[in-house]
Amino acid sequence: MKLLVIGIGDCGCRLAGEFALLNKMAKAKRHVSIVTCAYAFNNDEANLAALTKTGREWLQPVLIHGSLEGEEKSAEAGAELMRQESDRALAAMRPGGSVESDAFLFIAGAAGSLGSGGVPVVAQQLKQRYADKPVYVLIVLPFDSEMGEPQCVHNTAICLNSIGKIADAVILVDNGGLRGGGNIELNENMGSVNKEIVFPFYNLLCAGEMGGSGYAAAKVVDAGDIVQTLAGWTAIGVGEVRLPGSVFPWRKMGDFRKKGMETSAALEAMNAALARLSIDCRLEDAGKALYLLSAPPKQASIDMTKDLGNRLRELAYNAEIRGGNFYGAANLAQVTVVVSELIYMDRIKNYYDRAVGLAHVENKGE
Ligand SMILES: Nc1nc2c(ncn2[C@@H]2O[C@H](COP(=O)(O)OP(=O)(O)O)[C@@H](O)[C@H]2O)c(=O)[nH]1
Ligand SMILES: [Mg+2]
Repeated sequence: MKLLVIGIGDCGCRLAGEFALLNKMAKAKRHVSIVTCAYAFNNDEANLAALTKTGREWLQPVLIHGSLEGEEKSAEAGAELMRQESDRALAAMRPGGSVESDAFLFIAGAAGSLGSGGVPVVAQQLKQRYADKPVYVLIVLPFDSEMGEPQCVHNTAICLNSIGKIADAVILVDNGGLRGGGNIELNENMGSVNKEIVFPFYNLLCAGEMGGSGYAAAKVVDAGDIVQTLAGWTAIGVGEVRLPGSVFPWRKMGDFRKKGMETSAALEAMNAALARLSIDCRLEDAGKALYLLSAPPKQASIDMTKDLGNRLRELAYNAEIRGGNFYGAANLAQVTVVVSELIYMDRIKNYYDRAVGLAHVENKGE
C-alpha cells in the first residue's frame, strides 16, 4: 500500500519524517515504495529546518505563515490558521501525487494547536477533492504528565471529536503507553519514541507491494484488505519472536515438533503485538481486525497463518477478520495486528469527560 503522508504541527512533521525514513528503508531493503510523498506543514521554521537537514530527502517542508503564541495555543486557533493557509499549502503539493497513492495519511499531536486544529480542516478539504480516496489519520495522544494542563485536555477532546467525524479511520497512539513511559521530560529523545510509533506500519505497507517478487506467500495482505479493515477508532501493534530454527540450530527435530514450535512462536509474536497495541482497547469491541505474519520462506507455513487467524477470531469475536502472510526477515516471526472499528474507547471517553468537567469549572468561575 502506498500512502501520501501529511504531517501538521511539530509532532506531525517529525512523524511524517519518520515515514519518509521508513520508505527509504523499504526501498533499500525490499525494493518497494510505500510512501509516494511526505509533507511537513508547520508554522515553526526551526522544526522544518531540523527535519529537512537530517537526510530526509523525501520529506517536503511547507511553511505555514502565521504564529500561534501564548493564549492562542488552542486547537481552535490552529484550525483558524490552517483555514487561512490550506489552499496555499495544498497548492505546494506535487500534482499527481494522489493518483499514485492508495490513501492519505494525516499525522498530528492531539494536545497541540496547529496539528490538533489543522488536521480536521485539511482532511475535510482533501475528502471533498478526492472523494474516492480514503483519508486516514494518525493521532498522537498526550503523555500522562500533560494531562494536568487544561488546554491540553481541551485541545485533545476538540481534535478527537472533529476528526472522528471526518476521517475514514483514526489510528490512535498513546504517548503515555509507549516505552518511554508517561513522562514528556523523560523523552528528550523523541526520535526513538517516533520510530516505535511508525514501525508497526512497515510490514503492513510493504506486504501488498512485494507480490510477484518472490516474497509473496500463500495469502497476501494488500491495499484492498487494509482499506476493508481500517474504519473508525483503530489501534495497531507489532510483535516479534526468534524462530526455533535459530535457537536450536544443532538439534535435528522431527518435522512435526518443529512445526509445532514455530506455530507457537508465531502465536507468541501475536501476543506481543497485542500487548503493545498503540492504545489500550478491548478486542471484543472491534468490528474489524487484521493480522499479518512475516516469517522466512521455509518457516512461514500455511498452518502458522491459520492458527493466528483462529486465535484472533477467539479474542476479537465480534470482528470481521482478514489476514495473511509474506516472506520476511530471516529467523524471525513478526506479527502485525490492526484492531479497528472500535465501538468504545475508555481513553477517549476520559478526555471528553475531563473536557466537560473543565468547561463546568470555567462557567462557575465566570
Ligand atoms: N510522540 C511524539 N509526540 C510529540 C512529538 N512532538 C510533540 N509531541 C506531543 O504532541 C503534543 C503537542 O503537539 P505539537 O505537535 O507540539 O503542537 P503543534 O505544533 O501546535 O501542532 C504534546 O502532547 C506532545 O507531547 C513527537 O515528536 N513525538
Ligand atoms: Mg508547534
